[in-house]
Amino acid sequence: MKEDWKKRSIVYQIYPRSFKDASGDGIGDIAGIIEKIPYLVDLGVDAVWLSPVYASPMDDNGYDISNHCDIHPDYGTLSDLKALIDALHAADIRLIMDLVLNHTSDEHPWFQESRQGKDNPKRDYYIWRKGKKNGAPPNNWTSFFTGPPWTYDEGRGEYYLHLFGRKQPDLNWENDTVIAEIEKIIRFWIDLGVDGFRLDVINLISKRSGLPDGRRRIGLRGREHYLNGPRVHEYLRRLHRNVFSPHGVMTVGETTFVTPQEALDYVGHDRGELDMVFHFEHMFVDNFLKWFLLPFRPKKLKKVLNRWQETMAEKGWNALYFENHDQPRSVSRFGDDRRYRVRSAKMLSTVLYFQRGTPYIYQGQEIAMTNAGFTELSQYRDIETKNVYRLGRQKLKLTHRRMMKKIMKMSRDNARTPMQWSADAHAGFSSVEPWIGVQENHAEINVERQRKDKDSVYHHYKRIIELRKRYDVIVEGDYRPFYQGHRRLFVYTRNHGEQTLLVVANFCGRATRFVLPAVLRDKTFKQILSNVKDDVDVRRWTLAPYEARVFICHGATDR
Ligand code: ISL
Repeated sequence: MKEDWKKRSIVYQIYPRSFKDASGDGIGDIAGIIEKIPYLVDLGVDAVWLSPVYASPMDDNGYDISNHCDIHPDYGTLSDLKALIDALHAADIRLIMDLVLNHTSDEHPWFQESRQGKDNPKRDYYIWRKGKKNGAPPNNWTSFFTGPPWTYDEGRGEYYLHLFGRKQPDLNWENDTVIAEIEKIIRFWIDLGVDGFRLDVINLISKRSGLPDGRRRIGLRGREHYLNGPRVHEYLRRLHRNVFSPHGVMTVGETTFVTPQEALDYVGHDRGELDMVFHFEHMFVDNFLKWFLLPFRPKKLKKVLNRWQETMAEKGWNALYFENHDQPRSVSRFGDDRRYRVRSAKMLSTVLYFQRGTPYIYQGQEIAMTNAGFTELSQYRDIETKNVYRLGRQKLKLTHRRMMKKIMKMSRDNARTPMQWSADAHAGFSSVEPWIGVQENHAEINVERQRKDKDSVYHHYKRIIELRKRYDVIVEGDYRPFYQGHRRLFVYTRNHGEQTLLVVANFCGRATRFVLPAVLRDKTFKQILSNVKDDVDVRRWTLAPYEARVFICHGATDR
C-alpha cells in the first residue's frame, strides 16, 4: 500500500440507523451525523466508514440495496449525503462508503427485470438455475441466514441463488455487463467525493461453475465453492485497475473465513487488489460457527492476533477491529462488563490499537457500550437473529431458554442499540421511541458524562489516537510477540529505527506477575499510557486485573 493516509488513519464506523436521529422519527439519519462531526473531531478520527444508507426495503438494514445511487428517505437525500461529504472534508475527515456488491435487494430494478426471464437483457444479471428433477433446489448449499440459499421464482420458473436472505439475490459476476455496471456505481461515488469503500463479503463474489453440491455436514454447506472463488482475484484486479487505483481511493474488503495466507492474496503489496481486509478468525475464538458458544480463552485470541501480525508483517497490512455492527460488544465478550467495565475496555483498546494496521472503532466502543441485554425475542430486530431462533427451535428442537442464551450472547443487535449520547430520555439519540430499544445503562454509560471525566474510556481512546499520531513506531514499527504461551499476559513490542514500544497487558480478572524479557533489559522505558494509577518498575511487577501499560524506549523522538 503506497498511500500513507490509509495506514495512518483511524477509522470510525457509523451504523446510521443507530447513531443520531435529527429528524425525530426514531431512526438515525445523515443530518444527525453532520450534527455530530464536532464529536468525531474531538475524538480525533480521520475517516468515517458509513454502513449502507442507500435505497433499500431494509430487510437486512440496508445490506439489501435497491438503488446504489440514491439514499433511503429514512436517512435523507443525495444532497444531504453530499453535504455530509463536504462537512466531513471541511473537518479533515474522509468518507468510506459501504458497498454491497455480492448481492442486491430483490426490489432492485435489475432483479425485477431479470426475473422476467428469457428475452430480458438483464436475464443473466443474477444466478438462475432450474431445480432438480424432483423439484428440489439446484444444489445442497446452505445460506448464511439459515436454510437453502435458493428461492423459486414463479414468474421465471427457476430458482435464484441468495447466499444471505431470500430478499438478497446474488449478482452474477460471470456477466461482464454486471461488472461494468458496478464500475459505473463506484465512479458515481468517487465523483461525488468519497475517499474509499468497504466492500461487503467481497470474497464470495465468484462461484465455481456448475455450482456443485457441497461436502460439509454442518455449517455453511457449499462454501468451498464460493469462498475465495476461482475468479475473485481477477475481478478485484479489474476493479483496482479501472476504478480504485486511478483515484487513489482506499479499499477494505470484508473477507469471511480467510486465513492470513489467503488474505495476502488480496492485500499483498504486489497483488493490485485491496488495501486491507477484515478477517474473522478472532471473531471465532469464543464460538463454533457463531451459535455454539465456547468459553473465551485469551490465549486463543492472542494466538490468532499474533499470527495475523506476523503473516502480514512487511507483505500486507492489517485492519484492526474488535467490534462492528455484526458482532457483540467487545467489553461484554472479551472483557468484564460488570466488575471491570472501564478498566477492561481500556485494556482491550490498548492491546489492539498499538498493533500494526489501520484501527477501526465501532460507534459506542469508545465509551465501552455493553451488549444489549434484551431478554425477549420481540426486542430483537435482526433478520439473522430471527432466522436462527426459528432454526434452533424448529429443526434442532432446542428450548426457548437455550436459544435466548445464544442470542443474548451473539445477536448482531447487541451492537445495534442506539448510541448513548447522554443520560436523557432515549439516551439523547432521538426525541421519540427509537426503532430498537435503548439500553437502561445509558444513565451511567454515555458520551456526555465520559467527555467530562478524564479517567473515562473515552479519554483513553483519545489518548491512544494522539499517541498513534505522535509516534511513528506505532504505524511503521515491526511487531514482536512475547509470552506467547502465557494464559493471561498479552505482551508485544514494536520496533522502528531507534524507537521501541512495549505493550504489557493482563487479560483477566486476577493479578498476574510480569518480568521484562531479557532481550529488553538494556533499554530504558518510560510509560506513555496506562489504565491504573500507580507507577511500576518495568523490570518486574504484579499487574492488577485487566491492567495494561504502554512504554516507549527513551531516545525515541517525537515525530
Ligand atoms: O454477521 C455475521 C455473523 O458472524 C455474518 O454471517 C455476516 O452476515 C457476514 O459476516 C457478512 O456480513 C455482511 O454482509 C451481510 C450483512 O448482513 C452484514 O451486516 C454485513 O456486514 C449481508 O450483506
